[in-house]
Amino acid sequence: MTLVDPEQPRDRDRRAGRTEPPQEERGDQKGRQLDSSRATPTSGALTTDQGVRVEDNDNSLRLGERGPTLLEDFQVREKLTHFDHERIPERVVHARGAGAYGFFEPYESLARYTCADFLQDPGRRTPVFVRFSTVQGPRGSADTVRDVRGFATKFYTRQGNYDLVGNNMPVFFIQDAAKFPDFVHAVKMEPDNEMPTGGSAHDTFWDFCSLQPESTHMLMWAMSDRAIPRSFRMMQGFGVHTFRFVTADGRGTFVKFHWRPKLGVACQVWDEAQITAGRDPDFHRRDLWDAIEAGDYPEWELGVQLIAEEDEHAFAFDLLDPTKLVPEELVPVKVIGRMVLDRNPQNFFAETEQVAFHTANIVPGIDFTNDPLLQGRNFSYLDTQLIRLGGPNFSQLPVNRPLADVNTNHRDGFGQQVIHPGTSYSPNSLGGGCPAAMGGGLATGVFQHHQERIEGAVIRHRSPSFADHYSQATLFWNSMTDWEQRHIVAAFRFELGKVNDRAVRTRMVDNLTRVDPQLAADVAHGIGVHEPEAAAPAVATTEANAGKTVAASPALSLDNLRGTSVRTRKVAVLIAPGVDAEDVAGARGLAAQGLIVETLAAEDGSVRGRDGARVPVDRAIATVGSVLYDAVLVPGGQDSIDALAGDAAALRFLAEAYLHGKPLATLGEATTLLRAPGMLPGSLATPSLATMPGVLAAGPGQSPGPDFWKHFIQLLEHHRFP
Ligand code: HDE
Repeated sequence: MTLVDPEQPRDRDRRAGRTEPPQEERGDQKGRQLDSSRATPTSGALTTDQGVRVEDNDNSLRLGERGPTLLEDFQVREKLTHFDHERIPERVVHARGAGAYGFFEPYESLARYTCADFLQDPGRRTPVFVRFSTVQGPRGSADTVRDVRGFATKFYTRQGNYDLVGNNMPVFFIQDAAKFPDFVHAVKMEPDNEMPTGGSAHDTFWDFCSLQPESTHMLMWAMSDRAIPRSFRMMQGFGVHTFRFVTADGRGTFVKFHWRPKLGVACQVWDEAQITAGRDPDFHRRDLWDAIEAGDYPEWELGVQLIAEEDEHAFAFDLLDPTKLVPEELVPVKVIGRMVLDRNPQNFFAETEQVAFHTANIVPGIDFTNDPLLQGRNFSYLDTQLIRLGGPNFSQLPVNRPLADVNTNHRDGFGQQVIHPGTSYSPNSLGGGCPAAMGGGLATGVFQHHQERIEGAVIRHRSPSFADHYSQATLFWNSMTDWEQRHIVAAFRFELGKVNDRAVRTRMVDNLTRVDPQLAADVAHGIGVHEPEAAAPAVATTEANAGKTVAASPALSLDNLRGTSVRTRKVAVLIAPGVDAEDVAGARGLAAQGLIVETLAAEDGSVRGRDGARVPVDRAIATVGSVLYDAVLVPGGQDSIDALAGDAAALRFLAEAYLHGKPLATLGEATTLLRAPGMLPGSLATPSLATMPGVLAAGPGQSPGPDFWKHFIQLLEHHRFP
């Protein structure tokens, strides 16, 4: 064992503590605030919680060499006690997630619409913390399950914390918060056997949804590839509800929030997602972490759809109904700023687990609407933090602390961190009258609720304007390309095919008939239920549903959301002894475009190339899988190809990548590999390789010039060839 000088922080501690302050250089105020909470050891000596140095950390205090341990061993008792209390309740939904810090900066002043301070000055950076999550699974579940993804952003503004707690889909399953516990009980694991972990393919979920037709639109999204993103960095985010911007003089404008990934939207395919869950259950978490560590900072643009208050009733749907979106063809998205995530947390529990979002954390200039789901959320998030984080002082935790001054009369409670001198009530004279409510209105920087005149009886029923549950489900379906529709049908078949109760399957197919009869028929065939004979009754619409709408919204199709950047996409290069080193060097050259290129071989280390020189191997094939890469490239070299052709793992790698529609490129002799009998589905064994979408082959004697690599990048831009 190497002894270290206990007076010197060890290298590892120094790294873990990252005592260098990069945020200082970036002028990151939140980073500086967090620094004041970092426990960076000043020496390497182990101590108790009381700071007493520990002599021996391996043995309990005992009577005699083989005798009982002693109660007076405060050191071991403290260690065990602390350990026994390490766990806190996981989030009731969105338990699994990953987070990062960064900043938001507006492109222009939004003063015309809102007095929110952080939206006034172009280029002024506001620190943020973002947490992405799945919804259904517990903390230890896999990342790539079919599920909605949470996209929650905390803006540490100068006027207090603003939380935009959104999802990667623009609508939700239910319309009223009163249904949320029912919905969550249905989608979570079944109560008796706690299965399935991280998925919705089970009876209670589909039982609930088939009886709650307002879920139909969201089901279309959840069965689309949006529910299996390639990366957190490649998904959109949505505020879902209609919110309100408010100007200093009290004028309101309805607003829908959109996050748009700079890398474009990209998804996995379902078979790929399922295999990824086994090969790397942390796939999304790792992807986010690695990109930030590598300096490839993920970036989104913030867009808003702005709707004048007088247009509140102009649409064929109710703006307050969270199962509806506002088609971009009716109200275009105005891009107002960008968000960059550039720093990983240092302690998962302290930061990502303890971050506490709350839809009611809003700042002057932003306000709610009467969306009944949002109104319920405004109660629920504070409530849940009280049990999850053990009391009312969670906003003092470093990740939750606002940058704005906090000056309340709240006192005491578990975990109180602050020493409050003086009085704790107002009005007071003994404390100099402080703190005191300022009055003064929005223009002076205090929060004031938007004033709205509302009259009505106290009732407990749903507005008729919320009654149309199918039109937008149909709109979504009509907006999909053929391949997207095929994936949706396959997803319904998979999910409903796992439902044991046939009556639930049938009821769900009946609902789908109202979305699109062909969709219902296609699903019905796959799951062994009769397709409904009678045409579904027309959807009930009321006067409230008269207004603007569209029949299809191209903005919803993934085909129109692809990015043009291939940065950070991963290319696997399959090699074996005898590989053409020049081909490998060509592939390595792709890194200049921001691609991540890794050579894979049967054994880690290096292989001898055709010319005798050693070619480094980045990973052994057995430790990875094609699902962890976006494209596969096989360099030439006859011996290498012969070896790969005899290696089941390599062949499987290639065949699986093809099955998942990933770009494949072969150089020189490697082209024969694709034609090996039975290796790839029949079509590839034909001589027309060049015409196969996603396949690029430079045969023997054809040196891969710039055009070849350019073409390969274009295939990657296309992402998948379903
Ligand atoms: Fe949530 N939701 N939710 N939700 N939600 C929670 O809060 C709730 C809804 C969303 O990374 C919980 O701190 C109710 C819609 C995200 O920490 C809880 C209703 C949208 C996250 C809660 C909804 C969301 C949560 C669980 C219906 C998209 C993770 C732990 C009235 C716009 C935030 C927690 C994070 C988390 C309640 C519906 C997004 C229990 C009652 C709609 C991204 O308070």
